Amino acid sequence: MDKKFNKSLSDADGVYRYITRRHDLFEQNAVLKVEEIGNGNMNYVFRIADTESDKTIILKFADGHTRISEAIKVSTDRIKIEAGMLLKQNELVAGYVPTIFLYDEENNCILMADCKDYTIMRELLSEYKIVQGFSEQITDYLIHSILPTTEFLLDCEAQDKLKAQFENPHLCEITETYVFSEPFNARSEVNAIYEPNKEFIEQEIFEDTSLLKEVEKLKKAFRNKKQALLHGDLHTGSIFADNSSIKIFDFEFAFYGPIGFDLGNLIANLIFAWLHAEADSNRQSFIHWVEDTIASIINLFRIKFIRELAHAEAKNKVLSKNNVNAYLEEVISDTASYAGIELIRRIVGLAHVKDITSISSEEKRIKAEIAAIAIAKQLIINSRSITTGTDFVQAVRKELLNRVNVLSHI
Ligand code: SR1
Ligand code: MG
Repeated sequence: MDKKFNKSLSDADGVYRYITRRHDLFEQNAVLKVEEIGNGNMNYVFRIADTESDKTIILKFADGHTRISEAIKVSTDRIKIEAGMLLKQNELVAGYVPTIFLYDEENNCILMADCKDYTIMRELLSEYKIVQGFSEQITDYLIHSILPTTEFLLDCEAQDKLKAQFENPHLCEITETYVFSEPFNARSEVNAIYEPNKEFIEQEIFEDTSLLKEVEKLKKAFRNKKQALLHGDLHTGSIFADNSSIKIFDFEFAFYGPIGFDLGNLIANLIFAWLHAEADSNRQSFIHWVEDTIASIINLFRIKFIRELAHAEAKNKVLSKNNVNAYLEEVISDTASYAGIELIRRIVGLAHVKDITSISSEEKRIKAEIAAIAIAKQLIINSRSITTGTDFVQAVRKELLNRVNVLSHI
């Protein structure tokens, strides 16, 4: 096949032509069917199926602009980052990520394994389906992908090399803009505020100068606190699950940053699943599962971090327990802050979550959004006193209770 395929891979027709010119992935005479299955903001994702066998593979294509808007230009370097990350993750946490078959640098695409027996976790949660053992598995994934890239287990030279490989300025800029800047900018032209909550958002976000100062600090730390190699966009839409196992995908935002950024995104998106369930009646057992899951993720992360470090100590420098504890306290408090940022940006900013937008009753959506913002502010302002899993759950419960009283007057 010629190196550069001069047809865009942004539609099924282009992908069909591309794949039928390659002879290394399917039988030569295979009858193939291509369908677009992705609905993300950034890239195009297609399933290619051999109609006569069960074989399917996924093609992911990164265009020079986002999928949701041609006006938002973005470097195609992101697909290189994603390919590099898939390889790295297959080294560190194989089984938790899809296998990559091919990275085609010329055509800005990746071909990888299809997780067709799995469902996107956000979809499962929105139907109140739980994922057995989720906190155990996700903390396993986090510890084994994050810890080996930290200063605890890598010497400076190796860390610098990895940092250089995963320098991801364009996508970090997207995060800075759509996560840390626009949602806190009263004059933004890209935010998508739910009209009935406009006044509340103006007062609680745009006019709260101490919140805005804190957000500025968090944005700086996002850029400068290079603790570990992270996923960079770890929400429940970046996790596949069946009822008992998970796979993490969508690594284009990977970067070296504060560990609490990944953990915080995850916790915030579990809080969205909780708020979605609050808007429905009789969902108490699901809500209990979410509460337990949030608390366990924080607690298990801390326990496993310490345990894995102790295992590694035999081979590495002896670490002071005080240092590790202080480091972890900071990670947990960053987690609270970044969870708050994610909660706000998904309500105020451009990219919303289905957990909230699918609430059809106007009154319930108003309440869910107000609760999300109130919880977020608690998490950001009181981040230093949030140190355990239970503290996260209490922060949510407290705001839900306050809001029930306040909102009963709406
Ligand atoms: C331009 S939209 C930006 C968001 O989409 C991705 O899914 C990331 O969450 C990013 O923040
Ligand atoms: Mg994504």
